[in-house]
Amino acid sequence: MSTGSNIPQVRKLVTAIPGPKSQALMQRRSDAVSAALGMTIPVMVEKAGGGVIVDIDGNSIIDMGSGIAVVSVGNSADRVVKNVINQVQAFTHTCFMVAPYMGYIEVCEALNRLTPGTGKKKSALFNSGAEALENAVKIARRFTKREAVVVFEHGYHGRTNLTMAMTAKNMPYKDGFGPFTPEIYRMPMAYPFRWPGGAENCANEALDVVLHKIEKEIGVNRLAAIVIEPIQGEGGFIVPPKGFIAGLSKFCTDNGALFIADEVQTGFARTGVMFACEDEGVVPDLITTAKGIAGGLPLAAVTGRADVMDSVHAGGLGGTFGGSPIACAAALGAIATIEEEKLCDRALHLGKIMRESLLGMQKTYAIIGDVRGRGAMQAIELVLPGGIEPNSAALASIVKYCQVNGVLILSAGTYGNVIRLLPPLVMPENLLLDALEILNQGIAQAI
Ligand code: PLZ
Repeated sequence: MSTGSNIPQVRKLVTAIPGPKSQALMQRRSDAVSAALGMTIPVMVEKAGGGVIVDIDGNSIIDMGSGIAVVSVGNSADRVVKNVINQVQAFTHTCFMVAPYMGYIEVCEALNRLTPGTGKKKSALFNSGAEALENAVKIARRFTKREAVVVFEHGYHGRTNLTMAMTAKNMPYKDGFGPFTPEIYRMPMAYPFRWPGGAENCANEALDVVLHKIEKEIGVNRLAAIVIEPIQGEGGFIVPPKGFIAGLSKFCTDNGALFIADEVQTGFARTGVMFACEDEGVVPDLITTAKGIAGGLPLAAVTGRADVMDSVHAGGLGGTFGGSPIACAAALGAIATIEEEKLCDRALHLGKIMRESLLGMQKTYAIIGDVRGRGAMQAIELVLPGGIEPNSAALASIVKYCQVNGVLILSAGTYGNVIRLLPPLVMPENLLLDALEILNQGIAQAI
């Protein structure tokens, strides 16, 4: 497996984390940047590639987050870099709505080909995941001439006004930012680990509860769309039981509503298939993508049924920068990398290594309540031993231990007690094993 990077693929610490140069620059960060922006690790990045991030003190840190599931093909992947350089030299911007160019069309063709379903599909491109979600809802409302949108507990869809309304968690995403847009209805999520009737009954009960609530509390004839992440990302890698997603999709089809899969985090090979809903045998009416689509450049898309995508009046969708030629060039490089390097298979392989390791740790440590995920999207949920009470104190201690030992891992979850692993799919195996060993030590010292 080529990492596409000439940076040595090792964990190497030459200073404490953060090192002196990083520490000195953090003052400039806080003087210049709004205090509202978070920060997972206080080091200043100099370069990154394959499975490592190198900071300005020369520390080489294993990247177990991929910039939140973005650099699946690695940082500075060859095909991405070459395409971007060529594109910048040719032209940087015309605005696709003003004067079109082929990169945009080719990305749409690739999305129409790669997303589930054999029917005629079309796409439109945007800048961010939130913008893709906004547009998916606009399209669904225009097509169905209905307004109600169903979303789920623990769901995350963005930080704009409409997507804040769709996102479940108040702090930090919504607190004080209201009022929010109306006609968004939140349903219970099929969350096996915390299902009130027990994990074994989640599959049977969750779908009934949700469909009943939609019928009684919203009215089926008012339902424009159900929007759901096939595996919830920020919510803590919650994997609904088989049949839940398919049941929602069927309900939409039977009732003239649209089923929208938010694959912003799960898409582009992350879960071992190109799109996670393939594993459910579900063909969404619309699918939103971003993150892993363009190797780190900002790009997002809505793809779906041609009749739905074409139902919007001419000029009804767009934006100055949406589908920038540079981001499209990067996406074509990233998609070629995913296909030619068989990164779906690679995601399954890395996923198997992570899962076996995490299940082993669960046997040893009573604070690991649940191990879950699919492909190279794996998580552990931390609890107080013997129950399901969230253990966010352990999480903080583990994340910190990993950082000071040169491993960057991300947290997630409504209760702030989930550790999620999202390595670049090109990460060498020995680096992944090294990161898992540090995680293991981090858990051991936290109990
Ligand atoms: N839908 C499923 O995961 C982004 C958010 C990071 P944007 N998740 C990372 C943060 O704290 O802001 C996300 C997602 C799903 C939509 C989005 C939104 O994508 O590109 O961040 O707008």
